[in-house]
Amino acid sequence: MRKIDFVSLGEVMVQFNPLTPGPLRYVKYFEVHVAGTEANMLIGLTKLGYKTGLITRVGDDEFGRLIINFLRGEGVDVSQVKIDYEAPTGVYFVQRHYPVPGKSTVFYYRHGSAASRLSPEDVDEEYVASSNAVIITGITLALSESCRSAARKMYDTALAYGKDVIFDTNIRLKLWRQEDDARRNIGLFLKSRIVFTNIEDLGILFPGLDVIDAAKKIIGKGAEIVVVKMGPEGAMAVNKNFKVYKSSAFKVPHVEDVIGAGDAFNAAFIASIYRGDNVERALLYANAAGALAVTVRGDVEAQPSWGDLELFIESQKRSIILR
Ligand code: KDG
Repeated sequence: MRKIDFVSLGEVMVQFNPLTPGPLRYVKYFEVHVAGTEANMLIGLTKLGYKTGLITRVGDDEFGRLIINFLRGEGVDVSQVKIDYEAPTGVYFVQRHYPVPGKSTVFYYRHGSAASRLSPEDVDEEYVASSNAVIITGITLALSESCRSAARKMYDTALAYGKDVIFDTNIRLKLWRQEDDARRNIGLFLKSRIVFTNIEDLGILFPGLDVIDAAKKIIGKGAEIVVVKMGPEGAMAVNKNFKVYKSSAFKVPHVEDVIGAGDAFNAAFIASIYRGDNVERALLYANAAGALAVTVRGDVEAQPSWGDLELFIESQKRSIILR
């Protein structure tokens, strides 16, 4: 079997995404998708030619079976997906364009889910050791104490075998409830090789610091690259020499659903860095992937191949010249 490039650990859910925007109480029809920040990144990386694998648990139910089929169909290795016979698969609902047009809100039904029962015994050391890098996010850390222990084992195992760790702060206050808990539990992971974050998360992690100083603080902890995602404002990165890079976002004619754009961004950035591109190029691809992701419902359906990225970037250059 080909070596796994990227392994991640986290919850995958069934996403119910309304066909129409507005408050959920008026929605009549939902579309079914499969999503979860770690799985989204792995699928994005698979589309860009990497071999990926996910460690997770799903329930012994139809949604669990849907998730396994979907991941397998997208080319993610599911050999480490376990069925938990005592807890259900988590689901969530998206509310689009309300109350803030252009934004989406998520409503989780995941408390006590199969994946929230992930624990260190689910993290197979040999599997982690056979990969090139692991991807961990703040969402997994927020799910439960046993998920935090599993993430910690993944982190320690990766370092023990000389593998890279890639981390996204991904602070979801709906899961953490207390900013303090997020701050306390995320600290260790800020030494990862690549750290993705955003302005809101930096405000929680480093209250009172401006964005660039907060990103530099993470470099000071040992990260090699910190990437600050700023949605429609683009992104910024700081490297280990404290050099700051800025990159603007692409504009798309229609925003359907912004959920998952950050994961598409991460996948393209990681894919680009690991094939040897420089930070500027990686930010360009990442912004392009993020822009494409918001054009459809569902987190992963519009994640691009390299060819799609090149065509999209070329089309944007042309439209700037024509404007
Ligand atoms: O980044 C998008 C994901 O976060 C979303 O699809 C699901 O909230 C989610 C999660 O916990 O992964």
